[in-house]
Amino acid sequence: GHKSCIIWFTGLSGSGKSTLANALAKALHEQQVRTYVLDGDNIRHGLNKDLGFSPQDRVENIRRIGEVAKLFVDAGIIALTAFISPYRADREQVRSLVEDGEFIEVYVKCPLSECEQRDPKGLYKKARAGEIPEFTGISSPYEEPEQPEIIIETDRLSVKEAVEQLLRLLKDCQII
Ligand code: GGZ
Repeated sequence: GHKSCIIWFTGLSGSGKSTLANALAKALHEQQVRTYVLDGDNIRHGLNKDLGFSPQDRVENIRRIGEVAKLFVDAGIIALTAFISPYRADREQVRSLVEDGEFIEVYVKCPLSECEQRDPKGLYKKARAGEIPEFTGISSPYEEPEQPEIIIETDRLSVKEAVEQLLRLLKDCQII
């Protein structure tokens, strides 16, 4: 069996949050652990399609995602979330929704310069050109976690190595 929890990936656009969340979900599935990945594709296009990227909309985005993730925990499923979640206070608010030990903050750390080089969707280029206002890391802040459960440096680790570290953490925390 396993304990349900929220595994909260936070980091810049292009840092690798979704890639890691999906790779971890796959590894957990192979161990018969039930998970669900919440990301922009299934949340910002649905439940939160009324929200943009102003500070107040980002706060509301994260608040709703936290509430949804909590419902998954109630249902006995491990919720993996992949959102920039740039504000420390909002992440701590989600932490407070669940029991001690049920919120695992994963700081997906990658230098801005590297994210900008990756630029898979060309968004940094547009942000630099002033075509996207309030872009995280360029013209909108990202507040680094102070005490994350784990830091994954995606410019130094392969996806496989990162997943191994995450699985080890989940064992150490008695989640799996
Ligand atoms: C940051 C933006 C913006 C702005 C659109 N700032 O690389 P992506 O495309 O897939 O990831 C980014 C995603 C961020 O949405 P989140 O819900 O994770 O953000 S937050 O937690 O701050 O609410 C990027 C795209 O949306 N995107 N405009 N201005 N990212």
